[in-house]
Amino acid sequence: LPIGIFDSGIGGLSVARAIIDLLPSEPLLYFGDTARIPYGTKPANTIRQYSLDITRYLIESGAKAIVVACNTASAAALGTLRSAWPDIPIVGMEPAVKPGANATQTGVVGVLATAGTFKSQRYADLMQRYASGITLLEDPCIGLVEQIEAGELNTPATRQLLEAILLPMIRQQADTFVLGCTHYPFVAPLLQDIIGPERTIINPAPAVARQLQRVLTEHRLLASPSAGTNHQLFFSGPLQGTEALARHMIGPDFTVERLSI
Ligand code: DGN
Repeated sequence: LPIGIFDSGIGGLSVARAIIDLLPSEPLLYFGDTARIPYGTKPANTIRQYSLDITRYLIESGAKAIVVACNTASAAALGTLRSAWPDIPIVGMEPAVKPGANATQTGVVGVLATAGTFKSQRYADLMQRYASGITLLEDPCIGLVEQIEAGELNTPATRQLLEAILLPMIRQQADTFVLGCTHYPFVAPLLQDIIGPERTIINPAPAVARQLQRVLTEHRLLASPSAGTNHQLFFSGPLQGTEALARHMIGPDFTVERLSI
C-alpha cells in the first residue's frame, strides 16, 4: 500500500525525495494541487477544506499513511485531519525553528515560509517554545513559489528575488536559514550560493521522513524490501513542465497524470 502525500504543487516532492532516500521500498501516491496554488495566501478554513478533500481521496485510493508535505496545510489542517481519520498515521511539516535555534552561532535565524504559516498558531507556539533569546527574521517570499512552479530554479529573476530577501537578513547577522515551505529546497543550491558556504540552510524534509519511518514502524506498516518502486503523481493543474521538475527532484521512477479532486 502506498504512502499518500500532498502539497499545493510540486513543493512536497522535496519531502518525497527524503522519503525515497530513507524508505526506498515505499510506493508514493502524490497529489499536487496546482490548479489551486498558492495555499500560502488563502484563508485557513479554505486550506482545511482542500486538505480534507485531498486526504479523503488519498485514503480511498488505498493510502496507509498520509504525509501533509506542505507547511501551510499542516498549520491549517493537521489537527482536523487527525480527528477525521484517527486510525491512519498522519505526519505533517513544521517550520524548523528548533533546529534553527540550535544551529545558529549569531543568534539570528532567517525563516522563509508563507504568510499562512507565519499567521498560524503552530508557528506562534514554536516561536514561544524554542526561540527565546533568538532573533527570527521572517519573510513570506512573495512570488518565490510561483517561480519554482514555473521551473525557474536558477534564473536571474529568481536570484534577484532571493537576494532581496537574503541580503538584508545577512546584514542583520543571520547565519542560519530555515526552509519553512516545502517548495524552497528546489532553490537550495541557488540559496546556498547567495548566502555562501559558511552559512547554514535547514531543510526539515529528512526529519519528516524519519518521523514517518517511526510511525510506520509503530503501526507495523513498513513495506517489505523490494527492488525499487514506481510512484504515482497526480496534479490538478496542467502537466506541462511538471514532469521535468519531478524528475529533477525524485528521479525517473514515476507516472504522472492530471486529476481534479
Ligand atoms: N509548499 C507549501 C508550504 O510548504 O507551505 C505552500 C506553497 C504555497 O502554496 N504557497
